Amino acid sequence: TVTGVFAAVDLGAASGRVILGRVGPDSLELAEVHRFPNRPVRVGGTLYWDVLALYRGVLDGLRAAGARTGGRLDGVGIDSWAVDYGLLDASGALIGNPVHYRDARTDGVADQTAELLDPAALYAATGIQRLPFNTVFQLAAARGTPALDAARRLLLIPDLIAYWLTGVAGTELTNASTTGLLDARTRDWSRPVADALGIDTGLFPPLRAPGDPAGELLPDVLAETGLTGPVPVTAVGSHDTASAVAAVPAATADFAYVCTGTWSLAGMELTAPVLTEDSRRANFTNELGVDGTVRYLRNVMGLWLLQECLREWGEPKLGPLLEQAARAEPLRSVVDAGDPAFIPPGRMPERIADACRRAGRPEPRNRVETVRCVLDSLALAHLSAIADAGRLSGRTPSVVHVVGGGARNELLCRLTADACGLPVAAGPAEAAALGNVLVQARARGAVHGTLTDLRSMLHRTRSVRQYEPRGDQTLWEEAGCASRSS
Ligand code: LRH
Repeated sequence: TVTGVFAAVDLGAASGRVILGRVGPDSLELAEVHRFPNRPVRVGGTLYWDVLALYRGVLDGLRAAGARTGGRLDGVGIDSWAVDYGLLDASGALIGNPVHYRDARTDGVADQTAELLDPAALYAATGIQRLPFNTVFQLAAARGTPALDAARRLLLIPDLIAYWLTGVAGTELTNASTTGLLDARTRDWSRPVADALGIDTGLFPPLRAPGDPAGELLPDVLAETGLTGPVPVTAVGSHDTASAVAAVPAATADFAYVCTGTWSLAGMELTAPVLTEDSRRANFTNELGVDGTVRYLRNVMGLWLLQECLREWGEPKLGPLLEQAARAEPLRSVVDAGDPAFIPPGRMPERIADACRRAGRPEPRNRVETVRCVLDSLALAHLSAIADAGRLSGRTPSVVHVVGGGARNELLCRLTADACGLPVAAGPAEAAALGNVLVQARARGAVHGTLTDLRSMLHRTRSVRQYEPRGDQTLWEEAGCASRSS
C-alpha cells in the first residue's frame, strides 16, 4: 500500500497552522506541527495583514513538519481566507502589504459600483453574495492608486504564499470564485463584469483547479526548512471554506453544513449554481468547491462577534462564560448576525447592545447575557441560512454538519440543532486542513475516488459528536422572523 506524508498550510483570520497528514488507502492521521498567531496591523489608518510574518510561520511549520519525517514530504498544499490579495510589480516583488478585508476602504463602494453595473446583472453573472469586501469591490476601491497602477500581477493570499515557495504563479479556482469576477457558468473571468468596472483580469495569473500541480519548493526554501527535494506543491481548494466542505464527514448526500470559525458559512452543496433574483435577494452565494461542486451558502458573522467581545473584555476565560451562558434565558436578546454592520473591529459588546435596542429588544445586561445573545443569534442565522438554502435549491437536508473551530463549541452546536430542528454532527474542527491533505493525497495517488468516496472514508475514520434537537423549534422560527422583520 502507498502511504503519503503531506503538509497542509491553513491560514485563518486569527491564526495559521501547519498540519502534517499521513494518508493511506483507509487511514488518515493528522498532527498539528506548528501554530502561529495572525495579527493584523493598522498603519496610517489602513488595516493590513502582516503577510511576511505569516510566511515566516509557514516556513517554521514546514521545518517542524520535516523534523518529524526525516526531511521528506510528499507534498504541500495551501489554503486561507478568501478575497484578499497581494500585488506584484514587474520584477515580481510585493507592492505594499495586502489590505485586510475588514479595512474601511470599501465602505460605500458596492453602492458606487451599482451605478456602473446593475447589482442584478452582477449577480446573474457571478452568483456571489454582495459583501463589501469582495475582491471586485476592493479592486474598484483601489482604482487609480499608485500601487494598482504599478501592479503587473495580482495573487490571492494562498497563491501568493505558493508563489514565494515555488516561483510559480497561478490563480486557484475555488478562491477565484470569491472575487466576484468569475462567471458562475463558464468558470472563467467575466468580461462584461470586468469591463463595466474597469478591472483588468489580466493581472490574475492562469487559473488552476484543486488537484493541479503548482510547482516545487525552491532550492532556498528547501535549504531554509531542511527538507529534501523535490517537494511538489499541489493546488488544493485554496479557499479554506472549499477545503473544509470537502472534508465534511457525510454519509449521505442530503446534508447541510455550517463551517464555523471567524465566520459561519451555512448552506448546502449543489452541482449547479442558483442565479435567480430570489437567490440574490436572499443574499446567497455560489462559491466553487472541489470537483466542480457549488457551495450554496450565506456568510454570517460567526464567532467573530464573540472573539471581538472577548478582546474588548481583556481576554477572560471562555469556558466559564459559556457554561453560564448555557443556563441563561434563551432568545432574550438577539441580533441579525448576517448584518454587515458587524464587519469592522472594535467596541463589539456596545454595538451588540445598540443593535438590540434598535430592534426593540432587551439589551444584554452583562457578559454572560452578551455571550448568550451572540450564540442564540448565530444559531438563528444558521437556521435561516439552511432553511433558505433548502427552499431556494429545492432540497431538504436531513442533518447539519458543523465543521471548523466552532465544532468544539458545544453550546453553539446544541443551539444550532435546536434552532434547525435537525440533528447536528459536529467535527472535525480541523476540516480545512483535512480537505487540503485529502485533495493533495488524491492528486499524488495515495487515495482514490470521488468526493463522496473521500467523505465516506472520513465518516468511517473520524469521530463526530451528535446533538439531537431539543425543545420547541417553533420558538426559534418565531424569533427568526422577528429578528429579520425588525
Ligand atoms: C472564511 C472565509 C470566508 C470568506 C471570508 C473572507 O475564512 O474564507 O469563506 O467569506 O473568509
